[in-house]
Amino acid sequence: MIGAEYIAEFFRQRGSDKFFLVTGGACAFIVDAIGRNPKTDYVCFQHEQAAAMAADSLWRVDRTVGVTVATSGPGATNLITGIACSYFDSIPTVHITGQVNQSESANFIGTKVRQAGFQETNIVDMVKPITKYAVQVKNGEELKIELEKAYNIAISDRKGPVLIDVPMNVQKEEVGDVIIYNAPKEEKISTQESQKISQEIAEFFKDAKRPAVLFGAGVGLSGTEKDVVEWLNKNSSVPFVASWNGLTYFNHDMKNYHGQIGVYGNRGANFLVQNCDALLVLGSRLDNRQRSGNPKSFAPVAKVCVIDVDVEELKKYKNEGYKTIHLNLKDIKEVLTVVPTPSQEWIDYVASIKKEFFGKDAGEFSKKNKSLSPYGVIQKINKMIEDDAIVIADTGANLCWVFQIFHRTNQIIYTAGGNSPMAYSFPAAIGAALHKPQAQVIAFTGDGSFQMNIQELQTAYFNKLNIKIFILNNDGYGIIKQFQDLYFEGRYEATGHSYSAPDFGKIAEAYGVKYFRINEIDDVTQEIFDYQGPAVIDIILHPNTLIEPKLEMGRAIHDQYPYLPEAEIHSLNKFNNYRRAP
Ligand SMILES: Cc1ncc(C[n+]2csc(CCOP(=O)(O)OP(=O)(O)O)c2C)c(N)n1
Ligand SMILES: [Mg+2]
Repeated sequence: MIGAEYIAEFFRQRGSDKFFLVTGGACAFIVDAIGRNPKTDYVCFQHEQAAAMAADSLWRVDRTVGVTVATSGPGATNLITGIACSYFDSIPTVHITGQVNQSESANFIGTKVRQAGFQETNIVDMVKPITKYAVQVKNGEELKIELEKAYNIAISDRKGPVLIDVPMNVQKEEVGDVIIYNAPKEEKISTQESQKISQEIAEFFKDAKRPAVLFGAGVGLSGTEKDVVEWLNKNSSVPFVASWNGLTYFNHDMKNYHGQIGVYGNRGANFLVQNCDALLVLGSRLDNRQRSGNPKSFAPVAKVCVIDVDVEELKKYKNEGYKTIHLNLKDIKEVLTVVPTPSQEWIDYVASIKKEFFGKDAGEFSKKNKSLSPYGVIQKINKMIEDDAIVIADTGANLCWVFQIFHRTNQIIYTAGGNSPMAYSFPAAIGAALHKPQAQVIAFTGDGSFQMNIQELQTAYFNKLNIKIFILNNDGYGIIKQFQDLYFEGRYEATGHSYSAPDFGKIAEAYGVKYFRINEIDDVTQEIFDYQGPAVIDIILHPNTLIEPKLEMGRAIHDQYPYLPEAEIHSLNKFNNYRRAP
């Protein structure tokens, strides 16, 4: 085999046999090798960013490692936004970039010129801060060693993306026929260690009268959601809440589930966190969308214990008095043996919160303005889709609406939570549909976001993908307009003013994609879901439709807009002394 053939075969043997790419001179040997290997295939995207986002999607769908191939220079730099999505959400992906022949490379010649070879770019150093590992290989032997190493780094511990830059001369080099691969050794926790941690957790809950759990993405990323769900079912008087990336890993019908927390969280979930006295955080990094900009106001009367695989994450809490446990959640079953005993008072409070708030967050805006409610539309779509549908949200108000109201039973639902770039959901949906051709794939997006990867309509059309793209169309950058309402007296600079969107019906038609327009809730019909193939569903909203509830800066997470009366806040904050922020 030559290096290029080795790359194709290496990934095929690991179960990643479909490469997402845009070709170019510096990666043409690799693309040719993928084409010649009877068991590998590739999909042409229109933009490398979309290919990287589609690759990111695969692990979220069924734990397959997505692989992209891009050419040097602009091809490689176009991958960056997609790679960052994988990095911040701990998703393993592999990116192979072609590079100029070493004989042409500035590096090789030892000069300090900006660029020697055509389209030569130092992609390795550019992506170092957003990959777990990035390397350029210098010869065939290194290629074999580094592919194994990089792949194993991507899928181990806290997972993430890796990049291997392969000069053209290495792609052409004869490397022999044997694929080297030793899977990473996953050592099981020792009995001694697991007993120690399980005692620590028991100690943490020992005097707690108001225990609660935060279900983070780390649970699912480590593949232990069944164990955690089993424990939560067994301890169903212990309420739990979720992070955005955690909420795809359990059924929202679970008796003790109360919603997702944070700035755009569900009210009931936020009140639980603010009133519990012991919060166990499983695999969640508690960023400021969860805790608000003022982390001290988060869970103000609780002891907090965070379990995480990444020591660096735990260091964040050094000055916050949180208890931290460094553990790969793959071993959670061994250590989560405690049976907390909530007080009757807490059990009653939790039940009342569930009754008052669960599944009920949905704006007053649409009622007041007699306009179409995004919450109503999303709920209707939620009820109409298949139980095993794949649902992906984008960024902006549309993301918040979906994550606030979507009730998951068995579907897969995700977004690029940490990076949250505009236009993630559509290419991610393409990745999902390519990987699971039988699945019903639903992408929610905004009129602004959709425009950033609109060119991928061609990829969806050409590959006859069964994707429904729901544009929650408020004719502007809604989430930022809401921010401008609060802080800039409604001056819609660059969000409404000077913003523009095309006629999505005409765009869809040009690409040969079906188009539906939704002006009222009754326009959401079965016909949309029965249609086999890509479709754009344009949901026309009032341009000022709000995200409700939403937290303003400086407030604690129980104090979201629209504001509850002071007396109600007070009585709901039964176990703390919180009033409204001054
Ligand atoms: C690549 C990128 N650029 C800018 C932003 C900042 N941003 C976040 S949401 C948003 C507006 C999105 O508009 P739209 O998709 O219409 O969503 P809406 O809030 O209206 O639902 C912008 C500009 C971003 N997240 N990603
Ligand atoms: Mg919009």
